[in-house]
Amino acid sequence: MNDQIIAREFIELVKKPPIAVVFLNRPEALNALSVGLMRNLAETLEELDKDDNIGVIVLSGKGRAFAAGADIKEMSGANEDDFISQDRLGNWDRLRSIKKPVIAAVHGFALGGGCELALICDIIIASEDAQFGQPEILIGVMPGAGGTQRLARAVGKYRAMEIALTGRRITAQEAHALLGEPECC
Ligand code: DAK
Repeated sequence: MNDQIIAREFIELVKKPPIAVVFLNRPEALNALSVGLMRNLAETLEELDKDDNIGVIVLSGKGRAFAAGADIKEMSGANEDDFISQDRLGNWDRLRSIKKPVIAAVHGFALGGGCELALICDIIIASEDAQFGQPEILIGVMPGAGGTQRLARAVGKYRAMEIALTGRRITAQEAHALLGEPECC
């Protein structure tokens, strides 16, 4: 069967049963996670979760990043009411509820919400140029989509605190060393 390519506003979906590859597709903004992109992503993953021909979902980014985080430009114009009415955290809950395995294929930047998005996946495969980080503190906020908890679970409390409180980026090699080798290898 030929690959089926489906384009959404901010997502490109390639179906190659039993695999589906979902690309975040805002390369001009390093795939910053705008409300529109997050909605597109949640809808697409929910659809794939129900598709009997699909067994595994790979999540990747178009262009030179996996995702550079929440859309700072969009957020800077938003007030408390916008945050509630746009149900920003609701989209994250939808991603968290996907039952099929989701593999993050990370290259380039995975920062802020981008790092949290990788952490919400079941497996992370990182290319050598991948850079992870929670730089929210550099713009005066803390990670807001579960990153503090998931990162702490992945690398331990003290390293997670150091990453979140300094905002420094870590390379794929450092991330790999922090996580250790899988038990099977
Ligand atoms: N949002 C919007 N646009 C972004 C972006 C972002 N996060 N990151 C990059 N871009 C855009 C740039 O503005 C630029 O657009 P133009 O100026 O060309 O129109 C384009 O992508 C290319 O970026 P650069 O020209 O900056 O590319 P460089 O290679 O020089 O630098 C970079 C790449 C990733 C180091 C840099 O772009 C950067 O530092 N980006 C910001 C990374 C960041 O701070 N991420 C964390 C975002 S905050 C909450 C709590 C927290 C949060 C939300 C909710 N609650 C409690 C509810 C926040 C979460 C976050 O993720």
